[in-house]
Amino acid sequence: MKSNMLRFVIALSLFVFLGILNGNSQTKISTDSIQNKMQWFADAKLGIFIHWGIYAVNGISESWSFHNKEISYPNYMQQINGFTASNYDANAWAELIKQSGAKYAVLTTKHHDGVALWPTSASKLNMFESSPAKKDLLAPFYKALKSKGIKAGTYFSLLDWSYPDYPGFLNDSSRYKISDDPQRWSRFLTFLNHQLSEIMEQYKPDLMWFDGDWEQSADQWDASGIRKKLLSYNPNLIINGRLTGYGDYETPEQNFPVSRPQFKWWELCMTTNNNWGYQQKDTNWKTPYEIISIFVDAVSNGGNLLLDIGPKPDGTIPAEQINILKELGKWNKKNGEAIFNQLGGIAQGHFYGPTTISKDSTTLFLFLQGKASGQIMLKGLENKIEEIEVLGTEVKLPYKIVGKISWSKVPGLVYIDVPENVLDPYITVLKLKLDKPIKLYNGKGGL
Ligand code: H79
Repeated sequence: MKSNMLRFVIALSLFVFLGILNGNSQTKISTDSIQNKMQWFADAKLGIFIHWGIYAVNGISESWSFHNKEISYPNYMQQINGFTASNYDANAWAELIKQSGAKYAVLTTKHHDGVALWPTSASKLNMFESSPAKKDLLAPFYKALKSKGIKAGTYFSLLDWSYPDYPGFLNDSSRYKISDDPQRWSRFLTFLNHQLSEIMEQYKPDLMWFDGDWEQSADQWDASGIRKKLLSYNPNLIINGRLTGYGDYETPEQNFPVSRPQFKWWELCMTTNNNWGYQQKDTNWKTPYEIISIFVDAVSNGGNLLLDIGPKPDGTIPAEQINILKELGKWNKKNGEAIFNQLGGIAQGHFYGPTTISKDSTTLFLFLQGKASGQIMLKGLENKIEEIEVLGTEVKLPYKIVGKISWSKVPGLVYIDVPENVLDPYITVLKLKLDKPIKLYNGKGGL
């Protein structure tokens, strides 16, 4: 009797103990695992977005041109006959991406027009079956990326204006209402899930970049089901924010944040001219300086930049975009220490420009925009500076502390003399080694 009781007590306490352990470790595993799986993304800072589709044939806007009735649907679709991919060199693409310094790439596998770049068995509307390219365009690219250590991302439009069971079509018409025909909608969901399974099984992406979620609700998409299913193929898959609330990070498009976004992970996606896909008539190129300064701005605010290129229908990349990527690469090679694997910088007000900081917060990087030389000022730094180096050079710079009052806790101003002859052609970076983790005074002065 006694030993039975003892056994019961032991069993009960073991049960409670394991329960607690299990409960704790479960929550820990789930938060840890998202943190872990996001680490490469947080460190990556730069990705290259690629919009490649039949819209490059006429050089018109991707999918939106027929949706907004600038061209008829049949004429839009005709473009598929001009999509040759005859000069497509996946290795050269991956090499250019590598040279730019980017750590990941995201390719449009299917835009809102429903044309798939891979030979999907779910629809004839794919480049293998319906275009003169007659190739799987996805496989060689992912292979090339992976061989160079670049993470592979899949852009995938949830909405598909071409699929007969999808409700949306032109901007003023739709095929049916989901509430009137839920079975038809479930046929679309079967199709969508089939395509997603193909991608996960055959191409094994590291990142899924959804678009077009806004046309339906999370319930209608079964967004939680999609997320679960994708993660069952690859628990480390990163999903962007366009899955009606079921993604891992925020995805602002084209518009630049002014104050620092309060998201743990975010990525600005941006074009190099005014359009995502190739459009010969669009010559409004951003300059390398503009792109580098936008890149630095995003990173200093804790985000990434996903910079878009739009190859031609034969697979060649426009010369201007090659130039931008190469210039970006040169700059990264010299200054990348201040960008990759670092953290977004210090609060605004201490330095009139972007900054980043090392993970142990003992190194502060200052980015000098617009060829700034002369005396650069830093406010409220309580640390002692051990050394200031111009990144990518051997040059060390002197500095001066101005206005330090011996009895006050307010730090003096740091003035760093930056001579013109050390300036980078784009953005110069100063690396400040501090005596210990950074401490900043951000008060209002006074006594
Ligand atoms: O692939 C590129 C674009 O074609 C696609 N995303 C990038 C990466 C894109 N274009 N526009 N948008 C996404 C934004 C959509 C804007 C919208 Fe609306 C505003 C959707 C809902 C409100 C205006 C009103 C367009 C549809 C309804």
